[in-house]
Amino acid sequence: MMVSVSMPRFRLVELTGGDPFVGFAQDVEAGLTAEPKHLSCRYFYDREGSRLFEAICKLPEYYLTRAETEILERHAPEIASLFPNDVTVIELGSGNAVKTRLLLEALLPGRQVRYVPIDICRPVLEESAADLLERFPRLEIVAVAAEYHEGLRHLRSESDRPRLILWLGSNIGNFRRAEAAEFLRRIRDTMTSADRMLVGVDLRKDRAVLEAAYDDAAGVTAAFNLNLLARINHELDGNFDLSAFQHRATYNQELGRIEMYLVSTRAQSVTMGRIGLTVQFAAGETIHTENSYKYSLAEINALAAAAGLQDLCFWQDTAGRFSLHFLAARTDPAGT
Ligand code: AVJ
Repeated sequence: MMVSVSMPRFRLVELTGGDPFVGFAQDVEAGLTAEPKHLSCRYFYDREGSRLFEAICKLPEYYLTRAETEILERHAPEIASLFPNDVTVIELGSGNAVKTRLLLEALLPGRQVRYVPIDICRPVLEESAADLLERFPRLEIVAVAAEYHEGLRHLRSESDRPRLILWLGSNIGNFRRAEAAEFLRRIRDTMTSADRMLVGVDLRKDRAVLEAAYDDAAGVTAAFNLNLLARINHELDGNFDLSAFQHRATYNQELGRIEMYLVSTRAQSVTMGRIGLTVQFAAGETIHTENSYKYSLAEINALAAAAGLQDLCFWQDTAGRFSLHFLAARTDPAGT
């Protein structure tokens, strides 16, 4: 299905692969009948989940957003100077696009800029687009409501100018390492020699710092995780008792990833009327809801190489927690 709403400097394109309810229902059924149980983190981002994620970004323990903002505040003019002419800025998982403003602000003087945010949460897309259109009177926006793989299809059609493709905020962290390489490779295959990519990657670090970032004192990350069950209750007519599940975040150092779980605090059974599913939970049984991979610089190098990308330069925050990489498609034989 494809729906377009036209306005002077703004266009919204909705790319959804079939009925979104069916995908959610099927994935929930598959995940909760699997052993061990799991749910996909892409379902965190309903309207409430997107709002909770924005609150996470402001938490004292969640350093990622502040670190990446620090890098962009310091280096956006330098990044902009690498683009001589008009440019199309494409962003995967744009969210509220607050960090992106810094880049747009640096790019706009002397250039025509088209901004193409791609996000799965349509209300968030509309709100952030309205905000940017007001702030930047010359900015043109084509907002794409889509998941990554559909967004990638749209990416191919935005090719009349050099493109800057943004994948910020450690969004790459939700992919397993091999999948991340594969996805970057697919983006790379759409890139011309004039295109560039900026990828924000969270670095491996102390367990205590990481675990606090994903299990904050105010309980916002816990609410974000539990919202997945609330969403199942709303959309699939479920009867999850949210007070009988606990948030858990642990750092798996070998795999270099934060793992998030919802833990059933007692033996219980849960019914989802809309899909005719009843699921039993043992006391202490977990639902795995998210992985958030962390990288060393060596792992980032290997990732770029596997994806056929060349790391032209990178910047880090002063505390060395987060790394922003400026990449181009490799054209030498080894990269193709
Ligand atoms: C949106 C995937 C970058 O992994 O840090 C934040 C999501 N989960 N707190 C992350 C998240 C729990 C976030 N990403």
